[in-house]
Amino acid sequence: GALTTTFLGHQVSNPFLNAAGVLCRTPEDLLQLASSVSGSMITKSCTVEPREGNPEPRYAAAPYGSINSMGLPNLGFEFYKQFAVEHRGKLLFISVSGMSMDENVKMAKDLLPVAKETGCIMELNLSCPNVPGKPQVGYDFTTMREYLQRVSSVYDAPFGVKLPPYFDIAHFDQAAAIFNEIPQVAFLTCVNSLGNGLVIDVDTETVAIKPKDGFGGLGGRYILPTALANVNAFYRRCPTKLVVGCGGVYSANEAFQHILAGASLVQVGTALHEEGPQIFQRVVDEFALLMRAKGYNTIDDFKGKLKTL
Ligand code: FMN
Repeated sequence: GALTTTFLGHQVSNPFLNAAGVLCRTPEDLLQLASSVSGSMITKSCTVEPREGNPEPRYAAAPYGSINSMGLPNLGFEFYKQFAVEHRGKLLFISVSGMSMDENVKMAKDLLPVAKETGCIMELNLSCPNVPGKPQVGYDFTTMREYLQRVSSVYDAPFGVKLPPYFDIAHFDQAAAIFNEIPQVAFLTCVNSLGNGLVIDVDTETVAIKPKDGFGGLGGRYILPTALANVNAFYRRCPTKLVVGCGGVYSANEAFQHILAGASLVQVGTALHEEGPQIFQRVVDEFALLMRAKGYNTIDDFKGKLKTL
């Protein structure tokens, strides 16, 4: 079909998949994704040890998207690694999000033979805490470079990094320079949640989620322009890497914008959480119609071809 594309040498039936953390924590979640129309899929960000995560409510739908402070609830690295060993079918990404450098290095080392054997691909989540009182790793460029150097020294296969949104041109430049130093960094997933928003209900005069006095990461319509800017900024600065778009995708329209901005694949988070896995069939159908209406035969006809004025 017209939506078929390739990613790091793997053919996928369409460019759509879930965003890490949405519908991908439990065996039941993963079965739903595996049997959905998505072209590929990614597992919940994992830590070495299983985690319960934060107290509920820890996700809330909001007028223009979602807010969450999940606290990385996951079944532990071994579970997702074993899932990768047994998985057949569509391309699989394994999201890794250790609580320290050593945890990330350990998981990367353990995952490498599975990646080589099965073709699954690691996405290293850099929106992870490092030292309390310091910014998340993605916002601490010295630490980020160290993480990527250490991980790439034990992981000699292509992998991706999941990035927080950046807002300053100097930060785009500095972050891109770090990624360009590391050949194994084959793709950049832009973006993670827009950090530390606060959603307030006027009737009850209350925050929407329990952890962190209501502060949490925003997803959905709130973040589409920020996500597109990050996709395009890194697409321009990292010509030897692929970009995976994430943020604010509800329909073919937003997905098309991500691909025009340079995305090779498009992840769906909040909208998947709200609509369920049938969203992939809807977006695939809409996308095929949109391509037809525009006279495009393949994704490559328009990928990265955003026009400027
Ligand atoms: N991003 C990660 O990299 N790892 C996670 O484990 C993770 N968990 C999430 C859990 C929930 C409930 C939500 C809503 C988001 C989570 N995210 C996680 C962020 C999403 O992958 C995505 O980057 C973000 O929600 C923006 O996409 P959206 O606008 O489609 O929601």
